[in-house]
Amino acid sequence: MNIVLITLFPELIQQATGFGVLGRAIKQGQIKLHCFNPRDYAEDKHRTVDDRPYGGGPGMLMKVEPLAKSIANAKEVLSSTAKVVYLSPQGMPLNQQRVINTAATVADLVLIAGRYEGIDERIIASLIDEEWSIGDYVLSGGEFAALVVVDAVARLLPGVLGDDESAIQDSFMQGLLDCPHYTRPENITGLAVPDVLLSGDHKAIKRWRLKQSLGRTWLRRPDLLDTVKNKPSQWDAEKADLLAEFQAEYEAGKINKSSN
Ligand code: 4FV
Repeated sequence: MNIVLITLFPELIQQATGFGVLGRAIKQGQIKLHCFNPRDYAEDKHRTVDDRPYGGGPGMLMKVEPLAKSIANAKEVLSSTAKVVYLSPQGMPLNQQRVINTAATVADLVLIAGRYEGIDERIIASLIDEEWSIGDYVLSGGEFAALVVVDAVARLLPGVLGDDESAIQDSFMQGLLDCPHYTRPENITGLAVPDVLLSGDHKAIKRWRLKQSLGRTWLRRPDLLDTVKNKPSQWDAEKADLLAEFQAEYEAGKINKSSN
Protein backbone atom coordinates (compact mmCIF):
# COMPACT_ATOMS: atom_id res chain seq x y z
CA MET A 1 0.00 0.00 0.00
CA ASN A 2 1.28 3.43 -1.04
CA ILE A 3 0.49 6.21 1.43
CA VAL A 4 1.08 9.96 1.23
CA LEU A 5 0.52 11.68 4.57
CA ILE A 6 -0.01 15.41 4.27
CA THR A 7 1.24 17.06 7.44
CA LEU A 8 2.93 20.19 8.73
CA PHE A 9 5.15 17.92 10.87
CA PRO A 10 6.79 15.26 8.67
CA GLU A 11 9.47 14.76 11.31
CA LEU A 12 6.83 13.61 13.79
CA ILE A 13 5.65 10.97 11.34
CA GLN A 14 9.15 9.84 10.40
CA GLN A 15 10.12 9.40 14.04
CA ALA A 16 6.88 7.58 14.93
CA THR A 17 7.00 5.06 12.09
CA GLY A 18 10.41 3.51 12.64
CA PHE A 19 9.43 0.96 15.28
CA GLY A 20 7.69 -2.38 15.74
CA VAL A 21 5.21 -3.87 13.33
CA LEU A 22 4.71 -0.64 11.38
CA GLY A 23 8.44 -0.05 11.13
CA ARG A 24 8.85 -3.58 9.79
CA ALA A 25 6.02 -3.13 7.27
CA ILE A 26 7.77 -0.04 5.91
CA LYS A 27 11.19 -1.71 5.90
CA GLN A 28 9.77 -4.79 4.13
CA GLY A 29 7.93 -2.64 1.64
CA GLN A 30 4.33 -3.61 2.40
CA ILE A 31 3.80 0.06 3.24
CA LYS A 32 5.42 2.84 1.23
CA LEU A 33 4.92 6.03 3.26
CA HIS A 34 5.82 9.55 2.16
CA CYS A 35 5.05 12.85 3.86
CA PHE A 36 4.15 16.02 1.97
CA ASN A 37 4.28 19.31 3.86
CA PRO A 38 1.77 21.99 2.72
CA ARG A 39 4.38 24.56 3.72
CA ASP A 40 6.43 23.40 0.73
CA TYR A 41 3.52 24.40 -1.50
CA ALA A 42 3.02 27.89 -0.03
CA GLU A 43 4.17 30.57 -2.46
CA ASP A 44 4.49 33.64 -0.25
CA LYS A 45 7.87 34.46 1.23
CA HIS A 46 6.70 33.54 4.72
CA ARG A 47 5.40 30.15 3.45
CA THR A 48 2.07 30.83 5.12
CA VAL A 49 -0.17 27.81 5.65
CA ASP A 50 -2.86 29.20 7.92
CA ASP A 51 -5.22 32.12 7.99
CA ARG A 52 -8.03 33.59 10.07
CA PRO A 53 -11.57 32.15 9.73
CA TYR A 54 -14.23 34.16 7.90
CA GLY A 55 -16.93 35.21 10.35
CA GLY A 56 -14.40 35.57 13.12
CA GLY A 57 -13.90 33.19 16.01
CA PRO A 58 -10.87 31.73 17.76
CA GLY A 59 -7.92 30.07 16.11
CA MET A 60 -6.78 29.67 12.54
CA LEU A 61 -7.59 27.41 9.60
CA MET A 62 -5.24 25.71 7.17
CA LYS A 63 -5.13 27.69 3.95
CA VAL A 64 -6.71 26.28 0.78
CA GLU A 65 -3.92 26.71 -1.78
CA PRO A 66 -1.05 24.89 -0.04
CA LEU A 67 -3.38 22.01 0.86
CA ALA A 68 -4.93 21.79 -2.60
CA LYS A 69 -1.51 21.75 -4.24
CA SER A 70 -0.15 19.11 -1.85
CA ILE A 71 -3.19 16.89 -2.48
CA ALA A 72 -2.85 17.34 -6.25
CA ASN A 73 0.82 16.41 -6.09
CA ALA A 74 0.05 13.38 -3.91
CA LYS A 75 -2.41 12.14 -6.55
CA GLU A 76 0.16 12.71 -9.29
CA VAL A 77 2.74 10.70 -7.34
CA LEU A 78 0.33 7.91 -6.33
CA SER A 79 -2.51 7.77 -8.82
CA SER A 80 -5.47 9.86 -9.83
CA THR A 81 -7.68 7.24 -8.17
CA ALA A 82 -5.93 7.47 -4.80
CA LYS A 83 -8.39 7.59 -1.91
CA VAL A 84 -8.19 10.93 -0.06
CA VAL A 85 -9.11 10.81 3.62
CA TYR A 86 -9.21 13.76 6.02
CA LEU A 87 -8.91 12.97 9.73
CA SER A 88 -11.28 15.04 11.88
CA PRO A 89 -13.77 14.72 14.78
CA GLN A 90 -16.52 15.39 12.23
CA GLY A 91 -15.67 12.20 10.33
CA MET A 92 -17.15 8.73 10.21
CA PRO A 93 -15.97 6.64 13.18
CA LEU A 94 -12.90 4.56 12.43
CA ASN A 95 -13.58 0.93 13.28
CA GLN A 96 -12.05 -2.42 12.46
CA GLN A 97 -14.41 -3.02 9.55
CA ARG A 98 -13.31 0.22 7.90
CA VAL A 99 -9.69 -0.78 8.54
CA ILE A 100 -10.27 -4.24 7.05
CA ASN A 101 -11.96 -2.76 3.97
CA THR A 102 -9.14 -0.27 3.49
CA ALA A 103 -6.41 -2.91 3.81
CA ALA A 104 -8.25 -5.15 1.34
CA THR A 105 -9.25 -2.63 -1.31
CA VAL A 106 -7.10 0.53 -1.23
CA ALA A 107 -3.75 0.54 -3.03
CA ASP A 108 -3.08 4.29 -2.88
CA LEU A 109 -4.12 6.37 0.12
CA VAL A 110 -3.72 10.08 0.88
CA LEU A 111 -4.19 10.98 4.55
CA ILE A 112 -4.59 14.62 5.52
CA ALA A 113 -3.64 15.60 9.05
CA GLY A 114 -5.26 18.89 10.04
CA ARG A 115 -3.80 21.45 12.39
CA TYR A 116 -5.20 24.58 14.06
CA GLU A 117 -9.03 24.59 13.94
CA GLY A 118 -9.05 22.43 10.83
CA ILE A 119 -9.26 23.01 7.09
CA ASP A 120 -11.38 25.11 4.74
CA GLU A 121 -14.70 23.33 4.04
CA ARG A 122 -14.24 23.86 0.29
CA ILE A 123 -11.24 21.49 0.39
CA ILE A 124 -13.43 18.86 2.06
CA ALA A 125 -16.22 19.38 -0.47
CA SER A 126 -14.00 19.28 -3.54
CA LEU A 127 -10.92 17.16 -2.84
CA ILE A 128 -11.69 14.83 0.08
CA ASP A 129 -13.30 11.43 -0.56
CA GLU A 130 -14.00 10.55 3.08
CA GLU A 131 -13.67 12.14 6.51
CA TRP A 132 -12.75 9.73 9.35
CA SER A 133 -12.64 10.25 13.11
CA ILE A 134 -10.65 8.12 15.55
CA GLY A 135 -12.89 9.18 18.43
CA ASP A 136 -15.11 11.82 19.97
CA TYR A 137 -12.40 14.06 21.35
CA VAL A 138 -10.25 16.88 19.98
CA LEU A 139 -6.55 16.49 19.26
CA SER A 140 -4.08 19.28 18.59
CA GLY A 141 -3.38 17.80 15.18
CA GLY A 142 -4.46 15.00 12.91
CA GLU A 143 -1.03 13.35 12.79
CA PHE A 144 -1.68 10.87 15.60
CA ALA A 145 -5.05 10.04 14.05
CA ALA A 146 -3.36 9.40 10.70
CA LEU A 147 -0.79 7.20 12.43
CA VAL A 148 -3.59 5.18 14.04
CA VAL A 149 -4.99 4.52 10.58
CA VAL A 150 -1.60 3.60 9.11
CA ASP A 151 -0.77 1.26 12.00
CA ALA A 152 -4.16 -0.47 12.06
CA VAL A 153 -4.12 -1.01 8.28
CA ALA A 154 -0.46 -2.05 8.06
CA ARG A 155 -0.83 -4.95 10.50
CA LEU A 156 -3.52 -6.48 8.26
CA LEU A 157 -1.38 -6.48 5.13
CA PRO A 158 -0.11 -9.94 4.12
CA GLY A 159 3.27 -10.82 5.56
CA VAL A 160 3.43 -7.96 8.06
CA LEU A 161 2.56 -9.94 11.19
CA GLY A 162 4.77 -12.93 11.84
CA ASP A 163 1.75 -15.09 12.53
CA ASP A 164 -1.10 -13.92 10.33
CA GLU A 165 -3.36 -15.83 12.64
CA SER A 166 -2.82 -13.30 15.43
CA ALA A 167 -4.44 -10.58 13.32
CA ILE A 168 -7.53 -12.75 12.94
CA GLN A 169 -7.74 -13.50 16.66
CA ASP A 170 -7.49 -9.81 17.54
CA SER A 171 -10.38 -8.04 19.10
CA PHE A 172 -12.86 -6.79 16.58
CA MET A 173 -11.74 -9.14 13.83
CA GLN A 174 -14.84 -11.20 14.67
CA GLY A 175 -16.64 -8.17 16.01
CA LEU A 176 -15.92 -9.18 19.62
CA LEU A 177 -13.58 -7.93 22.34
CA ASP A 178 -10.48 -10.04 22.87
CA CYS A 179 -10.38 -12.71 25.58
CA PRO A 180 -8.09 -12.45 28.64
CA HIS A 181 -4.47 -13.49 28.07
CA TYR A 182 -1.88 -14.90 30.52
CA THR A 183 1.83 -15.66 30.47
CA ARG A 184 4.45 -16.90 32.96
CA PRO A 185 4.61 -17.19 35.95
CA GLU A 186 1.61 -19.47 36.54
CA ASN A 187 0.89 -17.88 39.90
CA ILE A 188 1.26 -14.20 40.84
CA THR A 189 0.45 -13.40 44.48
CA GLY A 190 -2.23 -16.07 44.53
CA LEU A 191 -3.65 -15.15 41.13
CA ALA A 192 -3.53 -18.31 39.05
CA VAL A 193 -3.83 -18.97 35.32
CA PRO A 194 -7.15 -20.62 34.33
CA ASP A 195 -6.60 -24.39 34.34
CA VAL A 196 -7.90 -24.84 30.81
CA LEU A 197 -4.99 -22.78 29.45
CA LEU A 198 -2.55 -25.19 31.08
CA SER A 199 -4.40 -28.32 29.89
CA GLY A 200 -2.96 -28.61 26.42
CA ASP A 201 -6.48 -29.32 25.18
CA HIS A 202 -6.53 -26.97 22.20
CA LYS A 203 -10.21 -27.55 21.47
CA ALA A 204 -11.15 -26.68 25.06
CA ILE A 205 -8.80 -23.67 25.00
CA LYS A 206 -10.36 -22.35 21.81
CA ARG A 207 -13.85 -22.85 23.28
CA TRP A 208 -12.86 -21.08 26.53
CA ARG A 209 -11.33 -18.11 24.66
CA LEU A 210 -14.43 -17.63 22.47
CA LYS A 211 -16.68 -17.89 25.55
CA GLN A 212 -14.59 -15.26 27.35
CA SER A 213 -14.69 -12.96 24.31
CA LEU A 214 -18.48 -13.31 24.11
CA GLY A 215 -18.93 -12.75 27.84
CA ARG A 216 -16.54 -9.80 27.97
CA THR A 217 -18.26 -8.18 25.01
CA TRP A 218 -21.67 -8.76 26.65
CA LEU A 219 -20.49 -7.10 29.86
CA ARG A 220 -18.42 -4.23 28.45
CA ARG A 221 -19.69 -3.52 24.94
CA PRO A 222 -23.27 -4.78 24.47
CA ASP A 223 -23.47 -2.54 21.41
CA LEU A 224 -20.80 -4.60 19.66
CA LEU A 225 -22.52 -7.83 20.69
CA ASP A 226 -25.81 -6.65 19.19
CA THR A 227 -24.01 -5.91 15.93
CA VAL A 228 -22.44 -9.38 15.85
CA LYS A 229 -25.76 -11.03 16.71
CA ASN A 230 -27.40 -9.30 13.76
CA LYS A 231 -24.82 -10.58 11.27
CA PRO A 232 -25.57 -14.17 10.15
CA SER A 233 -21.94 -14.45 9.00
CA GLN A 234 -20.70 -13.70 12.51
CA TRP A 235 -23.34 -15.33 14.74
CA ASP A 236 -24.12 -19.03 15.13
CA ALA A 237 -25.55 -21.58 17.58
CA GLU A 238 -22.15 -22.25 19.15
CA LYS A 239 -21.71 -18.58 20.03
CA ALA A 240 -25.28 -18.39 21.34
CA ASP A 241 -24.72 -21.43 23.56
CA LEU A 242 -21.36 -20.20 24.86
CA LEU A 243 -22.77 -16.76 25.66
CA ALA A 244 -25.74 -18.34 27.49
CA GLU A 245 -23.28 -20.49 29.45
CA PHE A 246 -21.24 -17.45 30.42
CA GLN A 247 -24.34 -15.47 31.39
CA ALA A 248 -25.63 -18.30 33.59
CA GLU A 249 -22.27 -18.58 35.35
CA TYR A 250 -22.10 -14.81 35.77
CA GLU A 251 -25.59 -14.61 37.23
CA ALA A 252 -24.75 -17.51 39.57
CA GLY A 253 -21.74 -15.54 40.81
CA LYS A 254 -19.27 -18.05 39.43
CA ILE A 255 -17.45 -15.39 37.42
CA ASN A 256 -15.50 -12.66 39.13
CA LYS A 257 -17.30 -9.51 38.05
CA SER A 258 -14.15 -7.36 38.34
CA SER A 259 -12.12 -9.73 36.17
CA ASN A 260 -14.37 -9.03 33.25
C1 4FV B 1 -9.26 14.09 15.07
C2 4FV B 1 -10.06 13.08 15.64
C3 4FV B 1 -8.93 15.41 15.66
C4 4FV B 1 -9.13 18.59 15.25
C5 4FV B 1 -8.49 19.95 15.02
C6 4FV B 1 -6.87 18.22 14.52
C7 4FV B 1 -7.97 17.64 15.34
C8 4FV B 1 -7.09 19.71 14.58
N1 4FV B 1 -8.82 13.65 13.87
N2 4FV B 1 -10.09 12.05 14.76
N3 4FV B 1 -10.73 13.08 16.84
N4 4FV B 1 -8.33 16.29 14.85
O1 4FV B 1 -9.23 15.65 16.82
O2 4FV B 1 -9.34 12.41 13.71
O3 4FV B 1 -6.92 20.25 13.29
